[in-house]
Amino acid sequence: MRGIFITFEGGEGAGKSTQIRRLAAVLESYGLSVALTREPGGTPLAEAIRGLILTHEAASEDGLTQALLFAAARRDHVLRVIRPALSAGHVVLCDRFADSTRAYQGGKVPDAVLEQVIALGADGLVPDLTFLLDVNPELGLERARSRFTGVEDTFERSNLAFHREVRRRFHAIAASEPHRFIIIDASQDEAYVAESIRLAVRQRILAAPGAGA
Ligand code: Z5A
Repeated sequence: MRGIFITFEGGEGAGKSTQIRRLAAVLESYGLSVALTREPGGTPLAEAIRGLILTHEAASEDGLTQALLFAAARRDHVLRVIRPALSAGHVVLCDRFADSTRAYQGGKVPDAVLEQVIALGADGLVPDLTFLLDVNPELGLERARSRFTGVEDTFERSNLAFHREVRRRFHAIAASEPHRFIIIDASQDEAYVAESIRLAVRQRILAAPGAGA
């Protein structure tokens, strides 16, 4: 049986990393085999590209250059990690995927070009389910800064208007694919958000015919 591909999207500090770890623990307690991964990253090459994009002082401001780099990282990740894990029947939980390219690089690149770049990078792979952890950027940035490591990455340096635009884009993407997206109010406390996600996975994925759990 093919596995299940679930992605987590949202702005900075929305709680994606926190919630993805909690969901992995819940699914493992159901006896499922879980592969937890992230973007950009997930393979040595993709992690190296992550370093170039997020921490390199010469990181490009050009949207198409960024989209191509994220797509190159994603292609390696999909071919080496995600597709093999799905073929082995695992539940793959990924912290960000192609919708982040739409939200962050969209508007800087014509839509048709961006979709071509995304299709190549993702090798045509589309998540079965995507959680949009929605939080206003003020709160998200405050949370992210509360665990500040001393160095801001390329996107953390962006202004509030940019983060608001990213949030608007995520909502538009979710509205265009309502069957795939579940929007979660991520301003709620951590345990409440985790329970909303657990219930949604049970209803939308695990209860589906042939899901086997
Ligand atoms: N990017 C892109 O432009 N194009 C692309 O195609 C892709 C990515 C794939 C990756 O950065 C950057 O790359 C990202 C978009 C861009 N930049 N931005 N912005 P990253 O992976 O380093 O950063 P991130 O994805 O934004 O992760 P994050 O800042 O770590 O956020 P998070 O994972 O959503 O949050 P968290 O680490 O789980 O929680 C943050 C803090 O809040 C932490 O102290 C938690 O304990 C706390 N927290 C979590 N949940 C709660 C609740 N419910 N209440 C209170 N406090 C909470």
